[in-house]
Amino acid sequence: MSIPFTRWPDEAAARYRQKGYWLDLPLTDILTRHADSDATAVIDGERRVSYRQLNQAADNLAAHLQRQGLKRGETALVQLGNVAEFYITLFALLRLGVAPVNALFSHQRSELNAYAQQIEPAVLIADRDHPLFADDAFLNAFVGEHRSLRLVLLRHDSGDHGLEAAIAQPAAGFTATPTPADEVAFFQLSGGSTGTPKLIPRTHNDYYYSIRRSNEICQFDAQTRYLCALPAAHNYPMSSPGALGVFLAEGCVVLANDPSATLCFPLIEQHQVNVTALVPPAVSLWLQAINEWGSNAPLRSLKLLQVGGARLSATLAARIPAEIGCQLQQVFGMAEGLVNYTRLDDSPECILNTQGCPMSPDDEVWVADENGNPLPNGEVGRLMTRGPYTFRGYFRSPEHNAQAFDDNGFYCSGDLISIDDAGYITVQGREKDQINRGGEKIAAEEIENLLLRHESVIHAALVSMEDSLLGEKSCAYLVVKVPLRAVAVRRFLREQGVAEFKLPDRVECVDALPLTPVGKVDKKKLRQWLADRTLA
Ligand code: J2J
Repeated sequence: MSIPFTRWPDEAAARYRQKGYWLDLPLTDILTRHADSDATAVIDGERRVSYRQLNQAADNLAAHLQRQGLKRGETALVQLGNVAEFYITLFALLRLGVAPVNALFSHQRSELNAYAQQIEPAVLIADRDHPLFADDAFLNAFVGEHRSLRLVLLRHDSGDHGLEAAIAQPAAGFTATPTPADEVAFFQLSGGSTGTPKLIPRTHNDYYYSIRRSNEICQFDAQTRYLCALPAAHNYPMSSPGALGVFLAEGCVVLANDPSATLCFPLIEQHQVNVTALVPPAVSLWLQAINEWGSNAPLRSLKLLQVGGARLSATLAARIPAEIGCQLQQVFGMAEGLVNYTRLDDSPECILNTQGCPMSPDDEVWVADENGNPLPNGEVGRLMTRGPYTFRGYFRSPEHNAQAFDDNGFYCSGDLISIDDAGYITVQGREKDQINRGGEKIAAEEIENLLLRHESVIHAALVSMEDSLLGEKSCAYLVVKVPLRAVAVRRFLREQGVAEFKLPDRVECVDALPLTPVGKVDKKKLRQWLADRTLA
C-alpha cells in the first residue's frame, strides 16, 4: 500500500538522481548515521537528549506502533509542540513508513478535523497539555468521527494512552520499514488560500536534498547550536536548515516554546546558541527588549539570525547587525518547496534589500505576467517555480492543482516578485487570497466559510490591513442581518474551533460588499477602504 501523490516526470527524476540531489535514502538516515554518538541532540527544558538516546527512543516508539499493528503506507495525525517528543515521534513514524501530518500546536478542532478527513489517519499522537485534549470529550468525539483511527497516544497522559510509556518500552528486534525514498515520507502544511487547508506530500528524496543543500549554504556543522523558537512542525524551523539540518550535522537543537525575548535571551546565553530563525515581528520585539535592557550582552554567542516567513523591511533588517550584533540571513521559503537564501558572503546591500536566491542550481524560477508569459528581469509578476524539492501537486486536490500549476509543472506560489540580473528575488506583494499575519498564514476563504455559518451573516470577506508590528492583521467585512460586535464574531469563530491567530483583528459591518466587474468581491477596494480609514 502506498500513498498516492503527483510524481515528478521520469526525465526530471533521472536528472535529479544523476546530479546527486536525490540519493534514494530515507530521511531516517539523518538520525541513524549518529546512532552511536553521545553528543547532545536536543535540549528541552531540563532534559538533554543525546543522539544515541534520540535514536533509541525513536526505535522504541516505532516498535510499539508496529506491535499495535501500524503498517507502512498508513498515515498519522500528530499535534505536538516544541518538545523532544516531536522529533522522536517524527523519526519513529518515518522508520515505520507511516506518513504524519504535523499539525501546529495552535491548531484547534476545525484544522484537526480537516486534516483527519483528508488523510484518514490510523493513529493520533497529541498532547494532554493542549486544551483540546485536557479531558476526553473532544478525543472521544474525534475518534468517533474518524473511523480510520485505531490508536491514540498522548503526551503527559497517565492512563492507557501514554506516549512517554510507549517511548520507554525497549524495542526488541525492530526492523525499520520506511517508505521508498521516492514516495511520500510525510505531509507538510500549506499556508493555503482555499476553504480547506491543503496538504503537501513531501518525499524522502526531495526533503533530504533541501536539508543537505540548506546546510551547505548556512554552514551548519557539529558546532551549530540552534534555537528552535518557531513552531517545530513548521517547514522553516524544520528544514531551512532547521532542526533536521542540525541533526544531519550532529549539532544541538535548543527548544523554546515561543520566540519571546524573556524566554529566548536566557536560553541563548545559557546554551551558547549561535544561530536561530525568526519571523520579522519577533525581531522587532527582540530589538525592543535590547533597548529596554540597555544591552545585547545575552546574545553574544549568536552569530547568525535567519529571518523569513514574511516581508522584512530594509529598516528593520539594518538594525539586526547594528543592534543585535550578528549577521542577518533573509529566507524566503514555502512548505511547497522552493527556498531562497541570501548567502553568508553576499554584500550587506544584497542581504538587507533582497530575499535571496534559490538554493539549488536546478531550481527553475521565472516571473509570469497575467497571461502566463515570462517577464524580463526587474519587472513584477507571479512567481513560477519547479525543481528537485518543489512538489508537483497538493494531496487529493485535482481542481486546485489545475489552477496552481501550469502545463509544464511550474507551481504558481501566488507571490508577486521581481528578479534582478544576479538572480536575486525581491518579494513585492501577493496575489493569493491569504493574510500573512507576522508569518502565520490565514486563508481568507477558510475563515469566510466559517463566518457564513453565523445566522446573522449574509456575506463575509476577510482582508489584510497594515500593522506596524505584525506587518499585516486581518479585518472581516460583514453584511449582516443584525449588527455584530467584534467580540461576538471572535467568540463565534472560537466556538467553530479555529486557531486563535485566524480570528479577525477587526470587524466592519457594511451594507454591501464592493464587487468587481465580473461580480467577485473587490478585495482591493476593501483594503483601500481600510487604508483610507486609517489615514482619516
Ligand atoms: C516575504 N514573504 C515571505 C519572506 C515566506 C523558510 C522560510 C519561510 C517559509 C514559509 C518556509 C517570506 N518575505 N522572506 O517554508 O522553509 C511568504 C510567501 C510564501 C509563504 C510561504 C521556509 N518567506 N514568505 O513561510 O509555507 O508568501 O513557508 O509564499 O508558511 O510565506 O509560507 P509557508
